[in-house]
Amino acid sequence: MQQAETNRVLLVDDDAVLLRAYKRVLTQEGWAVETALDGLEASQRLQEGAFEVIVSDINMPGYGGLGFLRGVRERDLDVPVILMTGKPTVDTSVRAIEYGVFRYLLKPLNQDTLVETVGRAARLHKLARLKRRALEIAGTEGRWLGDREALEARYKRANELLWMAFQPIVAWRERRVFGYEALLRSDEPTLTAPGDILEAATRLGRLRELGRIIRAKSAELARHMPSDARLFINLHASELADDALLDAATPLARIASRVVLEVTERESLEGVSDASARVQALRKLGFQIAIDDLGAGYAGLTSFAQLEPDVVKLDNTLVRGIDALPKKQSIVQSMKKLCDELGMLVIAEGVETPAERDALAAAGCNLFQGYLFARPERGFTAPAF
Ligand code: G
Ligand code: MN
Repeated sequence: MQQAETNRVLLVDDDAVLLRAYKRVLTQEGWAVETALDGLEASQRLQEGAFEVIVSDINMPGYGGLGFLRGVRERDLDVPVILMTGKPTVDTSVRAIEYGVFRYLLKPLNQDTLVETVGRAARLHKLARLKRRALEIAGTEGRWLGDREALEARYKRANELLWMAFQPIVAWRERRVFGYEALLRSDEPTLTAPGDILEAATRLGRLRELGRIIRAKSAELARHMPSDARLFINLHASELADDALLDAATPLARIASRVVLEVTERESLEGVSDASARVQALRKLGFQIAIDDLGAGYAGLTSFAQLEPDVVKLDNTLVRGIDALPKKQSIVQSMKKLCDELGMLVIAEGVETPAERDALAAAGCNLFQGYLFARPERGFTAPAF
């Protein structure tokens, strides 16, 4: 989130006497100081407006400084946070660094240190803002303009806290589970959305590595999946070029006959020169191929021609509100008919309401995935029919 410049400083400490003393010092230096006595109160201050710098104690009753710092990073990647502690430990300092602390200071602070550190933090905050603006003007995407080291650190953490969620795909008429889609998740607070993790990996040149991790983890967990269910795994188009994917000795390849690889329609396959040959090789290993997000992409028929998918997944956008939109109904009905003729299975994604489900069924669809049946969760949850 991009914030405007302010002269506001937030001071957090459960020691009211110290708080007043620090406030006096910083006010004399021209800062507009807000105070809070614990992490919870500090979070409330944060909701009320942005700060140029945050100075917080670590050890406070209830919601302490580290939890607060984590919350801050979910909202704002740039605001410098200075943490203070009277009892330093290796563990807290490591975590503080992971959550992007600006400086870790020992209490008691002397006035000069406080003033100097806040001043320096504020200047760096301004610089971070200017860098974002410069890059925005240069037409680059603004979201990832923290420096590479910061991104590396966050990505490393995201990688360590990575886990796979699974969402069932159901055969509606039979009221049974058809398969599960593996979906990437991370507990790292600044990189939770799968799209953000993938984007970070792409920027850091680590996409292949991430893909390998996802496939290994998913294959490992598939041991707990019902034996008649298929496992759906997302592939980034560029991963098709990874030779490791074609290695028959990987845990995923060993269960290939139960695996459907989803390639999204959102990205073009243009970068992969021998996409068709590679897909052929995957088929030889026993994998099936799905086109993901059909209806969301701009791709014409190229992806179909190159992939010859076994399965087609209709995008959320075609499903949303279909019960009230005859145009969507007729598109889906025609698509389903064509896919039948081509020998391709159709899965409708993002089914959220019974009305959508029924409209899709009326259009001939039977395989559904969506919150109506189950959310993506740890483990292989049974859907609600
Ligand atoms: O691009 P892909 O189809 O792989 O994305 C699947 C994503 O859609 C997952 O992140 C999942 O959390 C989300 N999702 C799954 N079911 C639903 C749903 O019913 N509604 C919405 N809005 N999103 C869903
Ligand atoms: Mn998918």
